[in-house]
Amino acid sequence: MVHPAVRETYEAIRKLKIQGAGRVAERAVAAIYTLLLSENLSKEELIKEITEAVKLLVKSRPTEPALREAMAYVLREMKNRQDLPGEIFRRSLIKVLEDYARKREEIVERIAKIGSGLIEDGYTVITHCHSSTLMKVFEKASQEKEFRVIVTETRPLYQGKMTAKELLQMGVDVTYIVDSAAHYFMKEVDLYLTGADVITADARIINKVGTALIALSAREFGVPYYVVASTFKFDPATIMGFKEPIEERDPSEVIDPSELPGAVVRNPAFDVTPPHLVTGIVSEKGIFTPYTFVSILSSEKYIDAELEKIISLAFGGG
Ligand code: RUB
Repeated sequence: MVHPAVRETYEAIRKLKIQGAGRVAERAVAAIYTLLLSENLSKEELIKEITEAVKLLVKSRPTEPALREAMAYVLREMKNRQDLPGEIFRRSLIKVLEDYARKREEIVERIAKIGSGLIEDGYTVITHCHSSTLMKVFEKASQEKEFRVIVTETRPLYQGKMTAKELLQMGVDVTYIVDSAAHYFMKEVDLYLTGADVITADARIINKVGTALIALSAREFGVPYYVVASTFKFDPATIMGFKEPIEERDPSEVIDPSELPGAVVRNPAFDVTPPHLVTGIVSEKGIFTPYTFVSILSSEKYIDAELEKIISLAFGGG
């Protein structure tokens, strides 16, 4: 039996009611936090329920190392406290999950501070999809400068609308376009910015499908492309030789299949941008080229037993 809050969050992530790598990880942790608030469960029951919750949540979206890292964090902190008496165990774990949320917020704030420096007064920036990290960069920049953002609608689920609405609330000028108009408008653009779901060991960026095409167009026009992403987006599984899976979503998000009987409709959620198209990655540690970012992270990331468990669950081994 999975706790209703966990089931609900799992469904919301799958249906993209909760979207964006950072928020997916954050809300998965929040669901486990809600579970921990149930005072009527014994320590043994809590451990069992949390383990089940992690197993379910980690499979909610496949192309999400930040989610995997968050679930490994839950398992690790739970294991570290398993010898504590029941109520102290519960309270201590509650605190540690609150720390996770706080730490993530601090990281994003730091990225916003660093990244906002890339946007100059009078700039036109182009972006694709919706990244909570990038929105913080825009927010910070909008407090100091005036700029315009060209926002792609982001087919098939129109995450661009969310980006446009939030930018308008910040008082930023928005030009809203269909995805395929990105190249047409590139001559007006000073800077291309996106978030990322994954940064692989070979320095590739995985983000919303369409990101790579816009990066190609930006390169053609000499427009710099910066990826705004925390170090949680680096996938240590790819150092171990696992290939990052690209999520394929239901074709009905693209078109009602009955309108095209006989056609194969494909709906990949993400695409892969090679490092030579990326000017830099803006992380909480600073701005680096993709190769430097990966070389720093590869030497730092340690795959412990919990992360290994999660990787094996996510990649089909358990
Ligand atoms: C969202 C997307 C975002 C990244 C980064 O795709 O591609 O750019 O997840 O987001 P989807 P964040 O809508 O399919 O989840 O900066 O919030 O982690």
